[in-house]
Amino acid sequence: MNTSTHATYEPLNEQTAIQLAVKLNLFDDSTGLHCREIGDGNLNLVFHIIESATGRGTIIKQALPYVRVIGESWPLTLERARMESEALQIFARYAPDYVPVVHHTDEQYAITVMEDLSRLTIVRTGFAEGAVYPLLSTHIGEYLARTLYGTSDFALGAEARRELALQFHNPELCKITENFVFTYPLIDDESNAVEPGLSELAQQLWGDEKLLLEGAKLKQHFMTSAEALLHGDLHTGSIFASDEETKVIDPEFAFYGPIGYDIGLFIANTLLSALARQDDTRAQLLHHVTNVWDVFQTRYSELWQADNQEYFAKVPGYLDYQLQHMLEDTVGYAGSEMMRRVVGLAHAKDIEAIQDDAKRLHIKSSAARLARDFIVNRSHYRSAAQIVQALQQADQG
Ligand code: SR1
Ligand code: MG
Repeated sequence: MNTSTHATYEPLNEQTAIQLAVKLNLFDDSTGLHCREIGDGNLNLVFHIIESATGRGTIIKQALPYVRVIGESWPLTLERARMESEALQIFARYAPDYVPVVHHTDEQYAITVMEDLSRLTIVRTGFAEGAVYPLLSTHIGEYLARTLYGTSDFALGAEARRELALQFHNPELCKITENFVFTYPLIDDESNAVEPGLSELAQQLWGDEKLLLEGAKLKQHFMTSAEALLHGDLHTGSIFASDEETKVIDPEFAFYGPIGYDIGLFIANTLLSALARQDDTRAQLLHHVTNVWDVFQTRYSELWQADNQEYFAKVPGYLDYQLQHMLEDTVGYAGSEMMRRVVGLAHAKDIEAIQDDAKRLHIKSSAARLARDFIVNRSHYRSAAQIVQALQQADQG
């Protein structure tokens, strides 16, 4: 095996992943090393290597030259490994507490070797099992404010921002989002996975001209607005957490886009988990929705006031205008994400796991109606508390 720049790409397996870890001097030799492939996402391989004597571990993530869940019939650029590794290192400049440490990257091999986070759990899984992660939204709000403000024109100045944006074109991954988040869920596309009890509602949505128009505007804004370096796929499956710690992983969809997209994805997936939860801990998940926006807004405003390259930054009303615009985008993109998790290709595992058909259908139709409202009426929202009120109404209706 070769991880020099002259290496020829080949997918790792549990044995070659161990050999690679030793070759990279992450461990002295292969004695007592155990490796498991633990990737459960749609795209990549993820190897967890652990040394039995010390309990020390590492993660090797490798991009496959195709979409893992579909197979070789859907080729996909290996460049996404570079996007992920470089984005993690840039985010670490602004929010080091909230991303894993990158130990090594190899473009040819499409791998990123990073900190073992197995002490934490994936938030989507934890939410499905009843966890609440009390600090989650405070940490994510802080992470969002620091990474999004830090990579914006306001912090970097336009020239440096444009240069950084060149590093993150990411056209193939953006195309996946454009199709599978924005276009296909709003039309009767063959890739959609609509369960039979929802087909009437899906037909209604696909014929809803207001929804199509507002969905089209959100897609266009996603494609053309280069406000900050986004994570690009910040659902709850991209976050590891415990009661004390939070780490954002998997930024392979990173690109320069609208700030509200990252915030909207976190909110959408948290709302879906809240809808799936019937006990009195639902309120704690809903608190994450208001709190993530409140923390983001407060920290973003502080950063704006402390250090800003924009000549007009102190013009009265300009920051408020930006915050309102980001809230509207957040609400709209939360709607796009919720819609695709109900009628699109990639569903939310925690909702799919609900065995009771009537309950699952009720949750999905509430989510789809709420998503429609978020997309169509996003400009009416003035606070995150209104997002939570809308969920409560949708769930009762
Ligand atoms: C076919 S890929 C579908 C989804 O998987 C990734 O995790 C992204 O969320 C993408 O939209
Ligand atoms: Mg992912």
